[in-house]
Amino acid sequence: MRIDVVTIFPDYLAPLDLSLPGKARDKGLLDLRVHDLRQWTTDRHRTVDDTPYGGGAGMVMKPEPWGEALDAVAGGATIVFTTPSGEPFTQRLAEELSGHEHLVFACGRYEGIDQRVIDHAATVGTVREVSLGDYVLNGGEVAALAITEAVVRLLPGFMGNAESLVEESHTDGLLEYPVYTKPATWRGREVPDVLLSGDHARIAAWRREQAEHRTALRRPDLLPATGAVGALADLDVR
Ligand code: 6GU
Repeated sequence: MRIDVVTIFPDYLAPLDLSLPGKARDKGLLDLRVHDLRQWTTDRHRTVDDTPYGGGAGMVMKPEPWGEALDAVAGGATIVFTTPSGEPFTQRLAEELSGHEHLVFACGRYEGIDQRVIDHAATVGTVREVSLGDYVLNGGEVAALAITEAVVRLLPGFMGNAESLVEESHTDGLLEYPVYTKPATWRGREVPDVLLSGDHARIAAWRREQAEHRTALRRPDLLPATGAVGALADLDVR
């Protein structure tokens, strides 16, 4: 997979040289390139922003450098604009993106990028506007980092242990069950007996129950809606 990141803060992406994505690069699974948007400016001050038409607070990223950048690196790619007004990033989207040959992250700053850049990008490649969640970051760089890490670890041949991909949170639509390791007693706290029982069926049932309980408490939105049919099923009538 090839990933290009276009940003005015290339140093923000330095962590991609470490840990998981770094390993993927060493294994030859990932060709990652970070570009400074300012290389595609032409004025002495290397300007990337200007005041918004129609007025209002803050600055908008100018179209010209973005147009040159996308023309240079994004032909045929899936172009991901990181923005708080995008679709929410999920494990499902990570899986989808991990199947694409070439991703380009366009990291927005300030109040956003001139809309014509996004419209133009749709003629260069396939556009996705993606948000990390319902809160505001100063720019899209941290989102590009997070999305890259979530995507790269799904590349075939990346994970040593493919089972840990199947069992983890969100893959089955539930949060992960609590986990324990040695010692069996720590500061007076015991590991649940069932995990020491060696009864694999009971262990699997306990973990499933814990995952459902956790999900119901923390993320009820992840559970199937309990409508009339579900309520009837719960009452064991019907
Ligand atoms: Cl992708 N960008 C910014 N600036 N803020 C965000 C975000 C992205 N996702 C959540 N908040």
